[in-house]
Amino acid sequence: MLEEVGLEYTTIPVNILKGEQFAKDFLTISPNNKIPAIVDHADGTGGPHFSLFESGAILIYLADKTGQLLPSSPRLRIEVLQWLMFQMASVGPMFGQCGHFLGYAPEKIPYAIDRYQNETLRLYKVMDKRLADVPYIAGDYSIADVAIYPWVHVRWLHEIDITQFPNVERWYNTLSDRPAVQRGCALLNEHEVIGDPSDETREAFFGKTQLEQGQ
Ligand SMILES: N[C@@H](CCC(=O)N[C@@H](CS)C(=O)NCC(=O)O)C(=O)O
Repeated sequence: MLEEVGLEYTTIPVNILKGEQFAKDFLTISPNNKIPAIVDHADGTGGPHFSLFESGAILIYLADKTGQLLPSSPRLRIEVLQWLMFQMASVGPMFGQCGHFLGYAPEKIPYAIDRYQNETLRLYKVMDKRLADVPYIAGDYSIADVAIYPWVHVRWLHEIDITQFPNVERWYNTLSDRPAVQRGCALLNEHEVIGDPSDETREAFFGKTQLEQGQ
C-alpha cells in the first residue's frame, strides 16, 4: 500500500515466529500482538506520533490520507469497504486457520483441516464469481485488492490450485504485474516470514507465550 500511494516509509520487521510481537514496545502500538502496525510521523496535526493497528484500518487511513484507492463518494466508497470487510472477516481468518491446521498444528486434525480448507475453497469461489464480472474485486483497483492479494500470494500454504479459479488467477496476475506490488513483495522476500513448524516456533507463535503475554 505504501508503495502504491507513494508515501515515504521505513520498515521495522517484527519476527512473529520468534515471538517479537509480544515485545512491550510493540504492544503499545499493536495491543493485539499482531502485524501489521504503523506509526505516522507526519499525520498533519503537529501532535505526537500517531499509531494504528489492524490492516483494514491502516489501509483506510492511508487511502484517506493520500486520496488514493478508496473513492470518496458514499456509494463507491462503501462498495470498496464491503469487500475490505469481506477480507477482514472471512479471507484473513479462514485462510489463516487453514494454513495453521495444514502446516503448523502439531497433530493433523481431519475435521479442522476439512472445515478450513472447505471454507477457503468456498471463499475462492465467491471471489471467482465476483471477478467474472469486474476487473477488480470492488470494481476499480482499490484497498480491497491490496488487502486480499497477500493471502492469494501465499496460496501454497492452503494447498490451493489457482487454475481452478481462472478469474482469480487473471486478477492475481494483473496485480502481480504492478510495479508497486512487485516492490512490496521484494521487500517481504528480504525477511523470513514463513518458518519451519518447529516446537520453538509453535511456542512463540501459538503457545503458552501468547496466552500468558496476551492478557
Ligand atoms: N486482523 C488482523 C490480522 C493480522 C494477523 O493475523 N497477523 C498475524 C500475521 S499474518 C500475526 O501478526 N500473528 C502473530 C500472533 O498472532 O501472535 C489484520 O488484518 O491486521
